[in-house]
Amino acid sequence: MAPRTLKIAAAQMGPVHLTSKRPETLSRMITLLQSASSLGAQLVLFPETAFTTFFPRHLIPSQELDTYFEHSDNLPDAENTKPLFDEAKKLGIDISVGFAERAEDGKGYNTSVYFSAKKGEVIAKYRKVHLPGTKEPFENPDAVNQLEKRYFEPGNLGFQAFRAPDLVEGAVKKGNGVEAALGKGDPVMGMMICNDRRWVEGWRIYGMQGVEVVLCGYNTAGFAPDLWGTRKVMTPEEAEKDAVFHHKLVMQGNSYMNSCFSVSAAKAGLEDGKYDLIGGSCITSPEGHVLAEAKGKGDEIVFAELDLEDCRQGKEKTFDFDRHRRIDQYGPITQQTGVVEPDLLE
Ligand code: CDV
Repeated sequence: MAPRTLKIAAAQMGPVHLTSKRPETLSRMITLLQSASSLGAQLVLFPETAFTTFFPRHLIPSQELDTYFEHSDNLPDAENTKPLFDEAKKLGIDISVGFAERAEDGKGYNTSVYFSAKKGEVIAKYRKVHLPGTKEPFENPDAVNQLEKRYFEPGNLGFQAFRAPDLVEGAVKKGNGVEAALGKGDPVMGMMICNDRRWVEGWRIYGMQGVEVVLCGYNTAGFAPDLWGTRKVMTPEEAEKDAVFHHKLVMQGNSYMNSCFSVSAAKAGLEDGKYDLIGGSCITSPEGHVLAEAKGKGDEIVFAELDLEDCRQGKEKTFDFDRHRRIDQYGPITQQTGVVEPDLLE
């Protein structure tokens, strides 16, 4: 059987401002795609809300809000997004990209899609489940707001893993028997968006579907004490270092605990002239190691060649779910949302 290798890239983007024009942003994204193509990438991940500034930090007048959302469920053909998909098709590279979605029923979602270049269509969609922040702006006028709960509904599509077609030669297809096909079919992928990466629940649900690569685009503020808390007073530099540490910690830890690769792509740098977003886009291995990472905070390709066979060791030994998970002990995970402490002592 041919090795199940996959050349993959995170397309980290520098800032996209409130004033940025869409053709200019698309042209940057296409340049990133072309750089990834020159390295032989088969799949490129773009950040969360890649086409616009991270607008949930602003209180946007309702009559302007729609300019930040994509209105069509058909991104590859919509005027504002088509050039990126056309280029992906031309180069034969799959892409996953995040955007603000206005659904048919008028609801907003923080969404990402997976576009298969060979199929020429979107084959999977994910809507962000864990929306951080608040509905109303913080009282502190200098606070960095995170108004995702104002603009988006929590995702309602679950954590649905899917197989990406036409990336791996000789992938076992339907009909060969499930046992024989374990870890030998087309790559099993999962998408999550930014804050989702901090929550083990989504990772585990993907892990339980045998996920091999998790894709996660993000916009993470470098300094947001009103959001994160002020117990430890930090300078903006210390806070940003901590934010990058937490980002890598969850990507590495959850990749290890679910025996999968992960790819994360940041929108980074000073957006709208003053809001700092961390970089740190990286690719991690099923053993939890960082294989490649961004050097700066601008437009940059982070590239690695993955051997999907590397997922098997964890899946068959330490994290062989079938042998070691104890679901009779995990009830509270789905029966309880908040914290219930043990009774107080006498
Ligand atoms: N866009 C995000 O989801 N941002 C969040 C918050 C907490 C800054 C994040 O988890 O990075």
